[in-house]
Amino acid sequence: MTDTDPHLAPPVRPAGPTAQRPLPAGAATITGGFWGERLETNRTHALLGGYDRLEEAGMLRNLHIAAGTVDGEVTPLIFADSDVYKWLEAVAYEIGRTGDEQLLALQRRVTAWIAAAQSEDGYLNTVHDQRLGTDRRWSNLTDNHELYCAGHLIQAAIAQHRCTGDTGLLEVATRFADLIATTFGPEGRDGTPGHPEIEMALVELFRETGERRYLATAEFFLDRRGHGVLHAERGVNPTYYSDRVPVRETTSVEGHAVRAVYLAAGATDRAIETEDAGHLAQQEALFEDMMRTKAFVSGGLGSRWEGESFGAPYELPTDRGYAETCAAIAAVQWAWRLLLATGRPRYAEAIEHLLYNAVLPGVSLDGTAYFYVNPLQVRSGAVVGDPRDPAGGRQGWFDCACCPPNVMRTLASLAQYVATAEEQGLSLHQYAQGSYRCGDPGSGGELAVDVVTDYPADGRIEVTVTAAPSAPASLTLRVPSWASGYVLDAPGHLERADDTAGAVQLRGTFAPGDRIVLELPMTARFVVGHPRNDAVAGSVALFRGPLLFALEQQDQAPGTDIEQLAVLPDQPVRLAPTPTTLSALPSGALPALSLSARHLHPGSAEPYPAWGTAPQVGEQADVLAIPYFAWANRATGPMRVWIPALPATT
Ligand code: FUB
Ligand code: ZN
Repeated sequence: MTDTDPHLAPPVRPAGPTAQRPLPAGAATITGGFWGERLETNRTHALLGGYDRLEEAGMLRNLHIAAGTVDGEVTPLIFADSDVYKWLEAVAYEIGRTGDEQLLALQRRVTAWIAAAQSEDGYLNTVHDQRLGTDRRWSNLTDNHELYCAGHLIQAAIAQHRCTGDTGLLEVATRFADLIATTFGPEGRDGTPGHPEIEMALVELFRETGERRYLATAEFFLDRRGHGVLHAERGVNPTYYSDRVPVRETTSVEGHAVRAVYLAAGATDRAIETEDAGHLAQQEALFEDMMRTKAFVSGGLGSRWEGESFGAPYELPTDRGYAETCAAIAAVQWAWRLLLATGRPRYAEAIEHLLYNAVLPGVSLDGTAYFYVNPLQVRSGAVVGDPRDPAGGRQGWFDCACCPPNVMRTLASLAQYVATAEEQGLSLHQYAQGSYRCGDPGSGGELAVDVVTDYPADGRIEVTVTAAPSAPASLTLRVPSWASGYVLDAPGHLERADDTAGAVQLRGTFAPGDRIVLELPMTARFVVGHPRNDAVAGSVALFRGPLLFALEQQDQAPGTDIEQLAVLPDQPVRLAPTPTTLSALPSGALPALSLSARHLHPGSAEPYPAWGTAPQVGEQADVLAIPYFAWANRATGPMRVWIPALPATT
């Protein structure tokens, strides 16, 4: 195995034609900066702590019970195994990234336990078998998550093989996939999973092994959706399961958010492998509709606690919004597939937006505590009724712990999302300090760069060529849509082309030592709420670069109540010293912003005064905003993202 072997690109390696190709593991390395620190915290705290959390929660013991080496009762959660698989997937990426010996030992230990828990015929689900009995396998595809867990097993196995070279989990996963492929299909049992996930896993297993029946089984599950199969099985409402409309005809995501978006990622994988341009175009339109009408300003997805689900278009409440961390991760996975397929920078921008503002809020700066639900407002006096409720602060783990290991695998694999190879060169989609290379060094065709940057605190990105092919090549740098007025400085022997579609491309014969500097303007900016989104119409939210900002009550001067403030248009916003309580945390100096607001006082003592009784605009207050992802890392208290806006004449 060499680290330039294209077969080793995790987590997605299309076999079909795509505009962009993922870099092999080892060809993309984050070495420092903002993300470098996040990744290191993920390794030292989240991943190593994750093993302990899985053990405490009983997920590892389930494996021993299923293997018959320990007596006792398994945990009640039907998809408990998936937590172990997601963690193992993260561990594999991390071993590929750092060669961590401790994690390698844990990987081998847990993989052996999983192999011992697998049945003779390849079936594997510890909780299902132990609680319901082997004769009830596949009896309730709607709710019982057997295929969902299988999907996570397959993804972990592929990551393990591609990143560490170990084949232990892949042997287990292919045995199970073989059983699934012979059980389901036009000649076998009808059905589709209540919780999508297996679709993208089976397509990836096809890519990994070349076995077309895995692709065919994924297609079968995709094509049986939207035809009443789940309703026939359990009499359920199909909307929650994304089973109301056939996959190819879906125009707007609906129902349980994680299910809907994993499904879309799998459908996009299928469109790529079957070279189905119409289906791909439909998936692009679906993504666009989701981000325009069903995503919070953070990129978070899922409007309702009820059913952890999408709502109607523009139904995006700030305080009761759900925005499950897993749903944002699913959207990153979907956008990545769309980016590979089409090469459109729009998807790289969506990934950046989601990572900073919808995924990262899901884990504490020290990597030990999590949010499952990510609303844009927490009110004073909020009563906590559920461990998922952010008003209760971040939690070390959850009974349903889908989100924590999902964050772990996303961060551990983050370098893979930074750059891709294109026709004759390298494309930088994200700005993370590190080294990225494409092409074959053996034949003198390698183009390699080092990126140095303090992004997103600062907009300066320095790219230095460290190896160059003798033939002309290209280097493409994404330019975010908010970065008008950006400056690019590049050596004169490189031709600059195509700077209109969200990226700028340099072409020519590169030479080691060539230095390119991209300066992205990091001016703070306000965005306004859509009139149809009544929760935020008339309010503004603050961004600087890719980062969404939030007000936490604890950062404000005494007497300044973030729940009774408004801002004027064209408000100057300045960089401010990071609050000392925040800068003491692992992420160091995060940008903070200071802006001038006005106090709002009720115009009447009545709870609902007569129309025309406007609130009184009071004295000016300087308020401090911090990146939204960093909220709730100290005491958890009132927080808001959206701030009411006053008319210019006030
Ligand atoms: O059902 C498995 C996972 O648990 C879902 O993806 C999450 O939304 C949570 O319900
Ligand atoms: Zn989750």
